[in-house]
Amino acid sequence: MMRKSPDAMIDAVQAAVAGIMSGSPGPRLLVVLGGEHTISAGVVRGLAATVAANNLVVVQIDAHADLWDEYEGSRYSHACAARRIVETCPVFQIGIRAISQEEDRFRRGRKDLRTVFSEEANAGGAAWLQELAAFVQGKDVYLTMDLDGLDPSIMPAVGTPEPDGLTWARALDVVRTVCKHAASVPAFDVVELAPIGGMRAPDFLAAKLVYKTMSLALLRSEMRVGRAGDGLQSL
Ligand SMILES: [Mn+2]
Repeated sequence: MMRKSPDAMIDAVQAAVAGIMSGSPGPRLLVVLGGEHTISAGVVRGLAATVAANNLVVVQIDAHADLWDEYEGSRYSHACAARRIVETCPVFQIGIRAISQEEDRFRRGRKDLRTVFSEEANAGGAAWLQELAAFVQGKDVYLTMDLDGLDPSIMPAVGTPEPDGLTWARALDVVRTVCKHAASVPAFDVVELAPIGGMRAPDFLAAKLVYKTMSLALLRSEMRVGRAGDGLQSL
């Protein structure tokens, strides 16, 4: 395979997503798996160009703010993922516990960016879930889940683990809130899995997160067309 620049990769992902989403019939749900978190910016651009022109918002689960404008000489490092996305649409990030001064300064100046730090995310009550519900209300939502947003005690198989992350239950709270209140969830990703040989539990967690989210996102679209039946209860 030819090695190309990260920008070329983003362009290719954007074009591929735009092609898939504007197909007829379009997919009921697009699931993107990584690998490198940078791909998410390309997916978001592809969605913005097709299904969700001015109605797209992004919900990000992550340990890292990923708001660097440039990192190690690249504007398309995984450390720049959310920065590239917020250039396209508003972002609500959850589970953050690694952020630089520069990123924090950038964050504080933005109305289209809400950061729920890990401490707040894990606190009892979780009032921010109501804020999340309001953020996604009536919107087309792209959910990007960096697995390092979960606690390394349950998800050690990531490139850059950080202590004090989300529990499994809290991560599902996020998915449920998004699927319950969004107008639609046309696509989501789960990224940054870096399997550890001989350790299977993290891989199973990643797989289960993918299919749980698929179920809830598809249930959302069934509800919209009035075919969810008893499934309504599970949201
Ligand atoms: Mn991360």
